Amino acid sequence: MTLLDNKLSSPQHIVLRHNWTLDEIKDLLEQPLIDLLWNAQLIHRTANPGYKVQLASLLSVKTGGCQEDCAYCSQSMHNTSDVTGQPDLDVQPVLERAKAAQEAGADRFCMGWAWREIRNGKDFEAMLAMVRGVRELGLEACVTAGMLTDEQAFRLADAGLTAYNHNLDTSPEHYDKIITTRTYQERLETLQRVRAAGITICCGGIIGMGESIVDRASLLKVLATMDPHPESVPINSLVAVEGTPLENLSSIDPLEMVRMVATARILMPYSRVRLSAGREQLGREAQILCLQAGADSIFYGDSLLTTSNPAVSADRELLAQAGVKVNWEWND
Ligand code: SAM
Ligand code: DTB
Ligand code: SF4
Repeated sequence: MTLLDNKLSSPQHIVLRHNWTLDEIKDLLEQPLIDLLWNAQLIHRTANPGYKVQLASLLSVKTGGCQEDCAYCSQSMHNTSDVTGQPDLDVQPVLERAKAAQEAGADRFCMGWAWREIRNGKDFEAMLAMVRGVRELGLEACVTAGMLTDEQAFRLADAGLTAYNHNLDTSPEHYDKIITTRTYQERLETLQRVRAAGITICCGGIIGMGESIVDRASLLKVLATMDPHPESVPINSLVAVEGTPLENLSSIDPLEMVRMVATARILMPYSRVRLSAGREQLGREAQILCLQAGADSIFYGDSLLTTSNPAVSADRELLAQAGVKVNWEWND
């Protein structure tokens, strides 16, 4: 693989590329694991020499009742698991949760709204106040709330928002089997609005939704040919939630997650590759392989949005066992 050999011979000179082809990416995903791990590590050790891992905590501010029909999601009103009955959170309790996450060691706080799109009004004003409050605490602030307008993106930027999360979820080719209520193109346009407002992009996807290796390569191609690359790339594995059309899909082989993370690291050397949903199914050794192969962030805290995440104490132990450096151990 000549392109990679280039990097292998001089890993200290990482060449950022935005012209990756589907075949190159598929070849990487399918490399003998031992070679893929080596190639990913060479890039990772060069781009992130201290193996610094960012801890990001997640909170669902508005849960359930979403108009979109995402087949994996517990919060879609099209799915019988639609999680309802929880009031939307107010500004103050959200900021208290952010403070608690910070005290537990997180340095990024991500807030989710189960909306198809942001609408102007008191809920949006509250979102802006939350962003300002999280930033005042000294944390990075990330919001995920569906589609938005140019003006809303600028207002979020003005409030100090660090990142907007909007995942592509899967390949353009597999997308229609997962979501029918909004298009891939709409997703891309939202990302462009976020970028134009000067907010960093958090964009990734999910594996384990019945997609092929070519689909995984195709999703990675869309991400890795963005210029600039998304600053943050969450890689989720499906949490098969009861009441969703994907409830009966079996879990992926943990090594598939390792391959996905390693390939994302090679393609997007300086992006934060976040090991996201599905860590409970991965086990300790596969998570450590992911950290070695290039994951430099995890969601940290006992819950994700509506499903559980490994306990904070277990994660602290895992990170110490892996020997990576977490936020409070970074000296720069
Ligand atoms: N409504 C917003 C949106 O879709 O952009 C924000 C919330 S949404 C829950 C954020 C992301 O979480 C989704 O795009 C998807 O990639 C991921 N996600 C949601 N449910 C999941 C599940 N059951 N398993 C794995 N990832 C999931
Ligand atoms: C992302 O890619 N994964 C996070 C975050 N971005 C918003 C959400 C995971 C949700 C997992 C399912 C749940 O808890 O409902
Ligand atoms: Fe709504 Fe987001 Fe869930 Fe899709 S993933 S149903 S847009 S909350």
